Amino acid sequence: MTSAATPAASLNKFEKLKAQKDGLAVKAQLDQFAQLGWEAVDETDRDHRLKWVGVFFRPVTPGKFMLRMRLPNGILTTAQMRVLAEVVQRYGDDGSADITTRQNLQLRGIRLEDIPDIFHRFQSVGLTCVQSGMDNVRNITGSPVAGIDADELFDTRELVQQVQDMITNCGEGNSEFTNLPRKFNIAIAGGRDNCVHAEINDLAFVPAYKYGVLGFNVIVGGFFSAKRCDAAIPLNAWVAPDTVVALSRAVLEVYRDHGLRANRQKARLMWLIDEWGIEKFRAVVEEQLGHTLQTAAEKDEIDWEKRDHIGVFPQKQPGLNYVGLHIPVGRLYAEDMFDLARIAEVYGSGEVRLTIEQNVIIPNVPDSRLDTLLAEPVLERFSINPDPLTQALVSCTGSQFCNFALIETKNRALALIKALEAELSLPRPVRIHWTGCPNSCGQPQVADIGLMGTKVRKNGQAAEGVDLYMGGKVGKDAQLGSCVQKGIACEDLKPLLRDLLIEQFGAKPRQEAAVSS
Ligand code: SRM
Ligand code: SF4
Repeated sequence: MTSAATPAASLNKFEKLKAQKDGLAVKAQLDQFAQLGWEAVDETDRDHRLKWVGVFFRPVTPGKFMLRMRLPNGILTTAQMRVLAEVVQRYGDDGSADITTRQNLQLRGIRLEDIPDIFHRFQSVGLTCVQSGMDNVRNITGSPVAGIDADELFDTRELVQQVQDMITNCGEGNSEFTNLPRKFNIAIAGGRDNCVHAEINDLAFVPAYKYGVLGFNVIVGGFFSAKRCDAAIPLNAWVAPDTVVALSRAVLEVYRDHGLRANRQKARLMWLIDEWGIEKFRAVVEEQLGHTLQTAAEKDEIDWEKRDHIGVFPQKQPGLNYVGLHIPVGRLYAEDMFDLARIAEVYGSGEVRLTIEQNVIIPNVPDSRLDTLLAEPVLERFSINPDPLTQALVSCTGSQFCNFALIETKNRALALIKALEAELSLPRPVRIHWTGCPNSCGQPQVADIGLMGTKVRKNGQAAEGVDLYMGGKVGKDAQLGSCVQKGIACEDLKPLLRDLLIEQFGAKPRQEAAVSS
């Protein structure tokens, strides 16, 4: 599908490859690809179209693919977690999984010849990775404490699932939405603290009351890219929960049919909104929806600071608790996944949840079982009360697996935080986000301190460095941070962060803290 305004000749390379063959077509070729082996598969299918079924060729580790799941609202059963753990386990030292900044999992080390069997297993437990990459709608995020939060406004679980089912034809794949102009992000907030970062999504639903009815104000166009980052703007629309799926469909159809396709750097939804103006965009969406939209409620219900859910919290159900475990930079191995599945089954209700901070929540733990859960050895690795700097650390994949990366991120982030923690004591968590390149998968713009990978020159040599972002505000009155200093060599980062933490975040050198206490 091409926009009426875009002549075929000026289509970019990705539009051309989609026009030649829809990405979803590779779903029917997986057995054939498995037999051929990764080196013999057509390059365009292997490097691009396979992403339509969540299979990512990794140029950094050729032959070892990444599988990006879809986990609506970040929720999975322990049976599903075990299947994922078994998949990762097959690959020994190459196998691992990362919790992503979209409340999702990516599996690593995957061999193409195993894909048919892996997908068969996924299907048997209701898992899918369809349409999780390239010009598709990404994992749909929702409140990680949906249905258990004592102060929740709206339980987002069912709606998130319904929106995913509409987009993916219940996980089977839906060619109506496999040729968007670009990626598309959707979030549904259900709590008072905006724990989905609604403002950085192309389409987001934020709880708001109108005429005494709880529904959602709608915001549109939020995105990060290497060239431009923008927070979502109001559509000036309020919808009741039963219109969320239809409105999501209408917005996607408008974007699909009219979104800009000539230049991939200018293809995200906000560029169309810019071209049309929000009023025209709203009118076209209404037309697509088939009825007028109510204007937005005067105010939304986001009035809390953002929570990170690390620790033990009583649920709305008396006698039950949710336990938030810190997973350092979201990295899991097969053993960890089996352990998490086991504790969720033994102490909880057989459910594991993920957060956009790359952590895990075990819900539904009865008061009587808390102490035994907290004494489990796995909680030494995945703590409920990590040091404040570790607690709020987020990192994208970086150069270990990502070919866009300009720097190594996850291991460096952990090592640096440990070194800083050894020297400083912090009164509260400071949200430090690492991202390996300007694509901003690690969301440095929402952090207290954001670090974006770049190349610098140090002593006449090329070296890994970062641009420093500050001022990201999350939760109530969320605001994007901006770049305050460019080109800091990673080697020089520790003293700079140390000073910053002392001057702006109340950190105290450990010796001084010990004397004054
Ligand atoms: Fe991302 C591309 C990883 C969240 C903006 N992102 C990529 C690729 C697929 C590039 C590639 O093929 O190597 C990365 C895969 C590396 C790997 O092997 O893991 C990648 N993105 C990630 C993840 C895994 C980061 C993480 O460690 O958590 C996140 C997966 C989310 C998921 O489960 O689907 C991830 N990416 C994001 C976010 C954050 C968010 O959604 O809140 C953003 C910024 C928000 C946005 O998109 O508006 C983001 N990723 C990008 C972009 C820039 C998009 C643009 O419009 O220019 C790219 C590059 C692109 O699409 O051309 C990209
Ligand atoms: Fe890769 Fe860059 Fe995204 Fe990090 S920010 S995962 S380095 S594309």
